[in-house]
Amino acid sequence: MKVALITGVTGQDGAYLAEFLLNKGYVVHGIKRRSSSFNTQRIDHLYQDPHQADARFFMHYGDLTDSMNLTKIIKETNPDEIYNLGAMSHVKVSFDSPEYTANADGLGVLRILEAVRLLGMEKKTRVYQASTSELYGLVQEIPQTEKTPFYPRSPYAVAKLYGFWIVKNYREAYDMFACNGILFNHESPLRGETFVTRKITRAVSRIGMGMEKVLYLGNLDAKRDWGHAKDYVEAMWLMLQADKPEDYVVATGVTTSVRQFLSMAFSKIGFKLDFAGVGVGEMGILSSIDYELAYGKLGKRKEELPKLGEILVKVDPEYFRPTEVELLIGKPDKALRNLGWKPKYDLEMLVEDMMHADLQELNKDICLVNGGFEVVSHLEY
Ligand code: NDP
Ligand code: GDR
Repeated sequence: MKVALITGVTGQDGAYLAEFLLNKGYVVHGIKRRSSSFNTQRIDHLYQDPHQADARFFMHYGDLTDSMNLTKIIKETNPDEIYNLGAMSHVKVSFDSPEYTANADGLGVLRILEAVRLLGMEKKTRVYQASTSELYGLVQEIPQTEKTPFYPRSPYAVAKLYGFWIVKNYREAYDMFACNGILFNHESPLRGETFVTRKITRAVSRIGMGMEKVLYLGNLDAKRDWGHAKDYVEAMWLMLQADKPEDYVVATGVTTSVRQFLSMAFSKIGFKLDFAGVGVGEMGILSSIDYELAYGKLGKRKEELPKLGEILVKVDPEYFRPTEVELLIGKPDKALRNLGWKPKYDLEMLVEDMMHADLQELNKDICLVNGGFEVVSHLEY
């Protein structure tokens, strides 16, 4: 049985990858951070009692800022494959915590590679690094490929740039099997609630159910190449099964603005928005409702829904970034050709999946509210 070690196993990608590898028959070790409250919601369904003889999923406490801890875990678990997914992954937050971001997202990669090397495992252990389309930053060329120059635009992207190059350097210097997946944005029902897609699908569900009035967002003009995380974890695995270690762009090749994503999410509950104003003054106004669809999705009649003309979306400059990445669109031809990667989801299916999951989640909240419990929602960043 192959053994995999995943950093960031409690995150969106970590959860999907752990499940994917367990289904492939792997023994999977995950590194989780100590937290004062439970932080394993995304992987609780995969939990196996480690006392069972046939257990294949194990958790270890650790942190990418602690090289001794990483070295110990790598030595003990002796993995065939390491997937380094752990990171302070929020671009806006990286402006608030730049030093920590550099440490975890930049030096963390070095710590993994150096541990593998010092333990003499560089011929056995293959390493996947979670590189990102944020490396492209300020547009140099579209669509972006493995050859497009980088121009990072945030402390997060600069830290990831170090990670990218140290992987390449260790590959060349020590002949290690180490790959960068340059993954464009990928989303899912497990996406963190402060990333824009999930923030939107959660808020649209809540507005439809009458539990929230207005959604505040930042730059609606930003364009992203959004795919589904389930498809993207498969690409990570394929990279480590290849004959040669190489870097790959993973993307859909389609770009969409935040404003368009917003309209798509509202359309899933039958709402149509018109946009008025520009920049900080821009608003999304409810212009029509397909009442039949709204009833089917929300179980609400006309009189229970927001009224036409109501402002449902406002721009709040709090969510603007000091430097923005305006346009990302990837060309995944190399991954399609060399890895045989074939994504199953398009954007329409992604939005449908996220909206469906958030409406279901909300129904749980509504049961709690009906039972007399208070439900608090946090919508930040
Ligand atoms: P998430 O934010 O959902 O998950 C990040 C994971 O990293 C969590 O498990 C988190 O733990 C863990 N983590 C954070 N800091 C540390 C640390 N210091 N030491 C160890 N673990 C840490 O991110 P995603 O799953 O979306 O992304 C996975 C990786 O891919 C990240 O590296 C991200 O930067 C990169 N990436 C993501 C893309 C996307 O669109 N999703 C696109 C391109 C790259 P905890 O749960 O305790 O917070
Ligand atoms: P991104 O994702 O920065 O691309 O990084 P995010 O969803 O945070 O932002 C996408 C775009 O939407 C704009 N935006 C908002 N963003 C957030 N979070 N909240 C808002 O209210 C809002 N309004 C507008 C942003 O300005 C931006 O242009 C993600 C992360 O997963 C990274 O770890 C990963 O490397 C990249 O994707 C690829």
